[in-house]
Amino acid sequence: MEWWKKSIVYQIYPMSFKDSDGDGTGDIGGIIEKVDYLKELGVDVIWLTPVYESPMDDNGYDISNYYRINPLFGTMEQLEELLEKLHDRRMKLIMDLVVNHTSDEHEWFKAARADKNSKYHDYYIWKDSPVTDQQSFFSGSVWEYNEETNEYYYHLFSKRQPDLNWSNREVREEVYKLINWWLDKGIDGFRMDVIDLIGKIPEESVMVSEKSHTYLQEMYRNCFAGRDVFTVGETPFSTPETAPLYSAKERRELSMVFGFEHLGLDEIRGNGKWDLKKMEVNELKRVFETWQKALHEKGWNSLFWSNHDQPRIVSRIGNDTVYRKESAKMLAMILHGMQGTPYIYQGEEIGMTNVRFPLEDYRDIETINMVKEKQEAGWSMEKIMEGIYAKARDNARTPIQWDDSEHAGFTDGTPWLKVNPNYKEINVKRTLQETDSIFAFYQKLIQIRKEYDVITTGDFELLCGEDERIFAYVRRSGNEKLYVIANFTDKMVDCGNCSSLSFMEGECLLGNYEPEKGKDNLLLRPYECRMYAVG
Ligand code: TEU
Repeated sequence: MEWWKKSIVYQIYPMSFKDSDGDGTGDIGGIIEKVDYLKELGVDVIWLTPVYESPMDDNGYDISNYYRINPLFGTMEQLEELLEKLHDRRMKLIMDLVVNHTSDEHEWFKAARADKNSKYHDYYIWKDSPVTDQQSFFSGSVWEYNEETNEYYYHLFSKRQPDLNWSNREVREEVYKLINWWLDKGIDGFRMDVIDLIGKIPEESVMVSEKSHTYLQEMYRNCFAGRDVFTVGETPFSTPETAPLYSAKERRELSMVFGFEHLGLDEIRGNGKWDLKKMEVNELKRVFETWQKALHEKGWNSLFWSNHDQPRIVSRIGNDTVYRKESAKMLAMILHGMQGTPYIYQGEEIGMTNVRFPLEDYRDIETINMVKEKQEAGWSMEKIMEGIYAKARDNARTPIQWDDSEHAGFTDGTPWLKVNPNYKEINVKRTLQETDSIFAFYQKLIQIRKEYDVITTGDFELLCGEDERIFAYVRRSGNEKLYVIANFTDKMVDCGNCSSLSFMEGECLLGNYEPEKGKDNLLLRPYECRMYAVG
């Protein structure tokens, strides 16, 4: 079996992880200091979001040089040191590959925008007029006027992130060259930013096409064939039908993809992320069930609740007040019991929560642009702020709370984004002193995944499917079985009546409360979860 099927990935957002030089921004030196913390948690792979040279219009997702490290984060020597430290501990490092677009300060774009006759002009997407009325993800048209050439260029994100023209063979060759350069350095793979979008058809506002697959197969042949590396595509447009196409081994595209359907359930469909609705537990169950079944033996799932673009999961669908610890553990168990490779986003292992800052304390370009756009559209400031509290990306980007000292021990300087005021209560130091911590619970889930193969190989069946208070399922492989049951409410729930659970058997491996006497007791306390194994 491929190593990454049994691995657990930990995502680091370096700006907010740990600052080692007092400038208020986290850096590679800070990550090096914390390698043993990550080893103790038990994760196998570290994914670093972009640390390349960048003007930081979108916190590094706007790259101006793919072969250099941003001095804000440190040096290439430090990156090599980190890689060595991880490899010494039998851990792996994957980097972010952002090649749907570059920064407007990349040399290619500078040449492209200055001169129509430059060979770099065709590295980007140009039209004489805005040929569609498509809106960019960060507000405003996808078409931006360029005076020097009297044309419009295409950008799906900020106007400082022009999209590369993937139909140009030279662009693709440049990308394969930089991938190989990094792989030759010894990194273990890539997370690929919005990689399904490389096959888009801009003039038709079509976001994915067959070309997304053709290019990925070409990339595989040019970069990954014959190397034992791991690739995960961020594919916001993937579906249960297309995810197996990206991740089936024989198609030679990617190891796995991130599907987002489960995270879109608190949005009013078609209205974008800021128009909120309550997530229905039964919908969540159906989405997971569909993805689990669609990829079983046909591809490979990524399991994640959060990342640097998503709010904190314990605030989003758990309970971040009275039952913070219980619900954080419950959500962890639901996810880690499924088939796929689990991802832990920094801070999730201590149950970090969303924030409610005054507007001027937000830093994310998406949020700042959105406020302008929604005000113009007549939204009340109250509705805008509700959206921000619930969904702003800065929720997940506040600095890691290491201890209860000033700025939560993240920096000696002034943090680039404010620390969550609850750091005195929620921090790593305190967590590590508790025996029943969320951290300790993640450690156990990781050990169980290593021990019980059914988690990696088994099929998936939803139990008590109709009960909106309970999320329960069974995994089966040969004689092995694994049950997970969880109460998604802050009330007691009696699962005794659920017929599909009456067959449940086995030994309770893990739960988030003191075990009840009597194995048949299916009265679940608020946010209680349990995992049982047979065979
Ligand atoms: O995100 C792409 C993406 O589709 C989203 O998750 C998007 O950022 C979000 O929906 C906005 O609400 C990736 C990166 O993860 C993100 O940080 C970058 O800003 C974006 O690509 C552009 O590189």
